[in-house]
Amino acid sequence: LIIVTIGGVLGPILQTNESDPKSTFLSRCKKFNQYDCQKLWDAFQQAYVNKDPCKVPVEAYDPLIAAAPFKPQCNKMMFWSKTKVVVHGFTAKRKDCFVTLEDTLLGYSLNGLTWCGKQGSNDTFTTGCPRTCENNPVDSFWIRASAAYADVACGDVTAMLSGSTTTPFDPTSTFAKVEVTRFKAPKVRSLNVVMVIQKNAKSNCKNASLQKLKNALHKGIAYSCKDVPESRIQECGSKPQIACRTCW
Ligand code: N1C
Repeated sequence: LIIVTIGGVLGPILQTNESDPKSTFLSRCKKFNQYDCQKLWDAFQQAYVNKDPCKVPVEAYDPLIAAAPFKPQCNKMMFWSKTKVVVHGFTAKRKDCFVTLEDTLLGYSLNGLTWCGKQGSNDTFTTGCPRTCENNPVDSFWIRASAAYADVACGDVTAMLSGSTTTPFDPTSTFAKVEVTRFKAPKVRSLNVVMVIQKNAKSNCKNASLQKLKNALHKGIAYSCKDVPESRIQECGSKPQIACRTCW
């Protein structure tokens, strides 16, 4: 009871205030050192402030991406679709093996946040932000960042897809629409799919949608797919002594 009470009092002090995206952005950004976080916040904000929140195109984030370009991390780049929790549970512990967009400065600083602007105001809002219109500020950011991250992909690339869906390579996903088609041979040597198999799986590497993935890859990029139980991924996450190349 005492712990609960103390937790209840300290909780609001210790936690980041998600309703203030600026302080969340700055405190997350600072963990990366090496960047002028206030300058990045300004570049971020100019994309959507004082605009109709349904009229923020993907290109609005070009200056932000230019201010914090992604570094290629050959053979370690991890992409995903519908496996967010499993992937980040793993990469959080095995940064030595793989990096996702959320492990980069921009992905980390904006992960899980909501933001939008309003015409006639220079403020950032977190409530009443539309997500159903095409050119909304949050979706446009993730599309722009995903494109930039995929543009620098190199070497052997990994993607975690979900065997718990009927269409693991979903043609409407960011992975399919934005990332896969940007992988370029010979800079990217191979795409290696890790099919996450949970209990009551609906699909595996034999799923027809993966034929479409193979076809969408630029010629010259090798393809592989492996069905891997979620428990194996967690095991590799919790045992640093397991070599990255033998995780699955
Ligand atoms: O549409 P998805 O997945 O296929 O997108 C995932 C894909 C990853 O490989 C990432 O590189 O695209 C990138 N990406 C993110 O990193 C990301 N972080 C948070 C795309 N979307 C991201 N989000 C949010 O999750 C964003 O709001 C977007 O709409 C969802 C996409 O999740 P998904 O459908 O599972």
